[in-house]
Amino acid sequence: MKIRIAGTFALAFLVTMPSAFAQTLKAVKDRGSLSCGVSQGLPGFSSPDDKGVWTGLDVDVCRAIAAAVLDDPMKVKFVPLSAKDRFTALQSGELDVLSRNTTWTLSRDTSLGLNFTGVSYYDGQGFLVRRSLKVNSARDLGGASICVQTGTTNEQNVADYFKANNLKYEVIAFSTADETLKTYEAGRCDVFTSDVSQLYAQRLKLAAPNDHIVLPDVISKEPLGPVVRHGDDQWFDIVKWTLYAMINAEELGVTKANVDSMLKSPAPEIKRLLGVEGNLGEQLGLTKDWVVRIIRHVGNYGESFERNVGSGSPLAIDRGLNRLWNKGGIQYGPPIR
Ligand SMILES: N[C@@H](CCC(=O)N[C@@H](CS)C(=O)NCC(=O)O)C(=O)O
Repeated sequence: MKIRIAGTFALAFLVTMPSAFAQTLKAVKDRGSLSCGVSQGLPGFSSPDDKGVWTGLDVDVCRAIAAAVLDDPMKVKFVPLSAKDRFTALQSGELDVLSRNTTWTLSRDTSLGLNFTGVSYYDGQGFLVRRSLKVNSARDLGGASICVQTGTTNEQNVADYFKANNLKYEVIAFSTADETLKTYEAGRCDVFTSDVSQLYAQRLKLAAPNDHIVLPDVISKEPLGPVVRHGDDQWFDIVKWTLYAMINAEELGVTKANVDSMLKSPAPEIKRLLGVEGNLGEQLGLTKDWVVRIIRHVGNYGESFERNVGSGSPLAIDRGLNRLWNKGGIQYGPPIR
């Protein structure tokens, strides 16, 4: 009798286990909004305007998830977080997704109990210096004082780089991006180090951006992407495939402007992507037209890139590594089929 009860319990547990953990999609639908962790204001990636409306490449990932799940890109609650606080906010359940210039590393992906869902921006770490310092390369930075933010990969990389090159340096670390930048601007450190994209973004906040240059050296790999908690595979898939849908839409030439006419396209890949054929959206727990919603409301990856950080933005960052794989870059969306 005892054995039977134990057996029944084990079976019930097995049957209920997937749905017990797969709660995020339901929670987002019940709440009617997505909770998305972002930066405290990084132009091009995530920053609020004077009316409190957030825009940016990282913001678009959240708007795309809200479009796919709720058919409304504005149903997102943005939670601004420092580098130091971002992971606890995700672990505690306050966020459904963290989309905040966060580097995918092994330890974050394992011991922090998180899953990186893909790469929305391939970056690397660099150095911002005053033009008047007359430095052309990172190798000339021996003896420099360096402003960096705590709780970042940048703090670790700078130590590796200076050690490997046998250069002396002094680190001045802060817990918010604003403090780091202000201290650099006040001249209390010679160098500001961070992901190169951020150096371009933060430079725009300086009183005289042209007095500062980003050195050509890139000392690390910083693959940045959206992050979810361990334990909800369905949600992990939804966030992952939302990003890949945007990348695949760019590859197939599906844009915000033409998505409705593309519904009539005879191309099998476009039919599958837009849910005209098959039920891929339903396999994710969404609707057949999930990608139509994403592209209609937000656009494809290339559109988001150009609008926020590329040629259509004040940052004017070259697409570089973030070009599609068939255009000389490494952005690659696995097949939607
Ligand atoms: N990609 C790096 C660095 C991310 C990072 O957060 N950098 C600082 C550097 S300034 C930052 O806070 N940026 C934007 C913000 O919080 O407003 C990581 O994941 O550790």
